[in-house]
Amino acid sequence: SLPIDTIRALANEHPKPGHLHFQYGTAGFRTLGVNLDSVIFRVGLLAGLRSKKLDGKTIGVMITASHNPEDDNGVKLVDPRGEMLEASWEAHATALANATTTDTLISTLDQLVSSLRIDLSKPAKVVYARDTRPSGASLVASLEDGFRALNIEARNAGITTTPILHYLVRAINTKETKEPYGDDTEEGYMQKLSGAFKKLVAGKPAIPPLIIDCANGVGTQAARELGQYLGSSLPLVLHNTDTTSPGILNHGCGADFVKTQQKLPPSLAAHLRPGQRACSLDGDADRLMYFYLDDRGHFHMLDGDKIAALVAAFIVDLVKSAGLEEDIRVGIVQTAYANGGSTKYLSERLPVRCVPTGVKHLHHAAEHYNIGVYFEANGHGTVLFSPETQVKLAEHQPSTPAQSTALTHLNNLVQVINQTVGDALSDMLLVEVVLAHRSYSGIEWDSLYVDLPNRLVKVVVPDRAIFKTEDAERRLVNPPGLQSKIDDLVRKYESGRSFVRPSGTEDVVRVYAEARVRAQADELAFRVAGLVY
Ligand code: 16G
Ligand code: ZN
Repeated sequence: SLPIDTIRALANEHPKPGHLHFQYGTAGFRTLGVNLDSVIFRVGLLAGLRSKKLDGKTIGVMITASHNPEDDNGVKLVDPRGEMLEASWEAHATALANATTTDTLISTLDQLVSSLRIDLSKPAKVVYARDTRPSGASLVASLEDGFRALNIEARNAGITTTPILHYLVRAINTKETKEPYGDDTEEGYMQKLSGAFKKLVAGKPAIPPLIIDCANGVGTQAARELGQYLGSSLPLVLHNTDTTSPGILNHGCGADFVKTQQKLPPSLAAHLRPGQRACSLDGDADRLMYFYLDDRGHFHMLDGDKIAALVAAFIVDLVKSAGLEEDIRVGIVQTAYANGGSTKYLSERLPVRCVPTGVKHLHHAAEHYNIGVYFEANGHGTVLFSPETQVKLAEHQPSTPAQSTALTHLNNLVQVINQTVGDALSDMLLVEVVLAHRSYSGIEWDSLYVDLPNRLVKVVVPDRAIFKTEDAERRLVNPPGLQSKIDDLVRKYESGRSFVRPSGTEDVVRVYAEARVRAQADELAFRVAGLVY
């Protein structure tokens, strides 16, 4: 049975603030760091139960608030294959986090153990990490108390990126199997990615230096380390690398700044020459945005949609060149935020599916293809190769030298891509491979298709829970009548499209609009926002 006395003693040191309600949402738990002590302690307990339930497999815990302000923090659980926590357990996390007293916490634990039929005699193993936020250290201590309370075998992965933690979880759990994911260390990750990258660009002309905006976050040290492994195969020039001065994480820089402001981080202005490509990571290095300045100094953004288009077309071509187009189906997964220009470009080339916002939806939909490419416009995404496809690629006998080369490239792509979750550094290597193979600069990449001008606005409403959507969040079913008013407006705009959805991470409703010209996209967004308000 549960070690009640130990749990009670430790839980009393991490009381829940009375006035707060916590919700395990699309990004796990996320709020001000100072409010998270009790939540993180309880996540430690839950991670132990999850591991026991899965026969002692290692579960991941990541403490980060990603692109959000420095004072925020958050926590997410990672399942044994390196994926997001199974959806049905989100409710268990929420229940534990909201138990008001130590007694209710213990009875909630008891209920979970019996309703989920958890065998408490099983071992529990966890690997955990945090980003560079100032609240991180004390939250890790709360988490460790949670581990202590359930006698969990815990491995501290230190300060590292979200995708590296996901990698470690998968690597640890596949260590003794026929298909180890990689060495279960940060060096193992670096070696796997950089090794495959070097093979993929061998024989190509030297790649010019790439500027990376590290958002003053945890991506800094990982990018620095990766740069050493890459050597001259990809020279990296790092900016926004100050992870200790207070207040500057994600501030005026980073992938979310670039996407939402659609402009150059001011700190890069003196460093970026026209035509030179650069990219931004977010605060935990799981999102990536590319950009460049044209000859007139105008800013051009290459977002998740552009990355998806670049990568998917490349993979489709390789599959054809390998003589496998009859055997391997490549598909794309997007959300409603995907630019209409990208959806048109991609639909002409391969199957495209639209799913609700949030990585778990994209990831699961991508698993239905042999090779599934998923990217959110915000720069989060990856490519999944199904297990059967990986076997096929490894065992297929090519009949020409050209087929053989394409096959080798595909097998190396499997290695360079972090398939557990979106990974800014892995995605960056992927992009650089395609640019090198296509001999593209940012300009040619950008011209694959033209983005429709678009606008995203936030609307604060009294109760966002009344906004209910269908059709992958592209249509509202509630409040009644609102969707037909939106439809009437949209019809008045050339290439107009607009949708309204409640945010999963903030207490707001989001309105997206696009149209043929900028002024029309802005106008449509504000008129739809007017209907919502
Ligand atoms: C979270 C999601 C991200 C999504 C965003 C939407 C994960 C790991 N992250 O950051 O995919 O784009 O939420 O936020 O699932 P919103 O619901 O506030 O628009
Ligand atoms: Zn992130």
